[in-house]
Amino acid sequence: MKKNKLSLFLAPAIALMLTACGGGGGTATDEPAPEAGGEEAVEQGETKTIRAGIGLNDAHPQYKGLLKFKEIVEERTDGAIEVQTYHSGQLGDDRTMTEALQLGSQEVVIPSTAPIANFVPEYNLFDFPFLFPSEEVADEVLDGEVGQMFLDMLPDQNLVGLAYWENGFRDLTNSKRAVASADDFNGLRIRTMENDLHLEAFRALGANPTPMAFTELFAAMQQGTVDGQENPIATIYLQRYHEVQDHVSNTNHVYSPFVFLMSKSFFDGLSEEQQQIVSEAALEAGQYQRELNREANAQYLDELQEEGMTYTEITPEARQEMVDIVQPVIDQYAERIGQDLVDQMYEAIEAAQQ
Ligand code: TK8
Repeated sequence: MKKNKLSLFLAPAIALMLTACGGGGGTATDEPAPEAGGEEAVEQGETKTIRAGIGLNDAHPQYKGLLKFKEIVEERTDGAIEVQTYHSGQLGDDRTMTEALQLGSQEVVIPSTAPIANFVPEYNLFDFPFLFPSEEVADEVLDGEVGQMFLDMLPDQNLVGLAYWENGFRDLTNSKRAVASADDFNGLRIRTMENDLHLEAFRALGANPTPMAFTELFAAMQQGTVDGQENPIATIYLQRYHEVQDHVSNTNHVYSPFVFLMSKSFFDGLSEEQQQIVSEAALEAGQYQRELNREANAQYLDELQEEGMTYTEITPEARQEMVDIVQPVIDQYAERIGQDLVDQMYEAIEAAQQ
């Protein structure tokens, strides 16, 4: 995001948060918060700790992005804020970690939007099948007014959304058959994220979906509890799903954003300058993570085939058939979410393509 857009973006966001939580992030004693990054912050033992967890492993661009966030925050606060990073679900799955933020036992998690819909139902809109036509359009919409509108829904859940990162376009894998069209979904036991819209969409396609935490997925495929799953190519390769899956298709059925979430009670306890630093760090690390993620998603399909997976290209006609099949599910959720909000999203996507 350009610097001018960044400062424009940040000023209202932080002003809103400070207004919403009644003040400048002062300490409980109402003493003026120590200047962030100042030597006195460390000397006074004011070091604050961010426990940041993700579900993906340490080879994934999401973890490299988290390390970049750590580097920026620790450098710009001169160690007044320490970031502890946990990968591979060490602190639990997306939903568990998001609940931990609400309870104050963890400070950062970067989940996919789908599980967030369990806390803010409007987030189902991000997981409408075939919503975003490209990564670039997704960037434009997520980093603009509509994206901010959804971040503004989080403080009511004791959550603060600081930036959108990228999971990517989700592709289907399974251990039963090559999937070239909707008919091939029939009866496949597909793990979905814990999100009713995903469940309904895969049921409409004829699959037999099971919602499951990401942390349980590899074992479920290894034991044959499920036939398949759907995730971006980078996740499929870096989590080594080729060891337990035979077929991959470029269904690209959902573009999945990650949301960089921070506990609101922790954010409110930061000084104004520390809030600015963590907000800018989440945005800057997010740009870095998006770049790495795109390289990975473009690069690893060849490796998956070298590891023995068969790749099936979905034709435009076959994809259009899938779009038509899931449209009633989209219409049903559009009604639940509210047509105005849905229209704003589609208008923003349209505008981003001009
Ligand atoms: C990792 C998850 C993962 C998501 C899923 O924590 O659950 O399949 O795509 O990336 O957020």
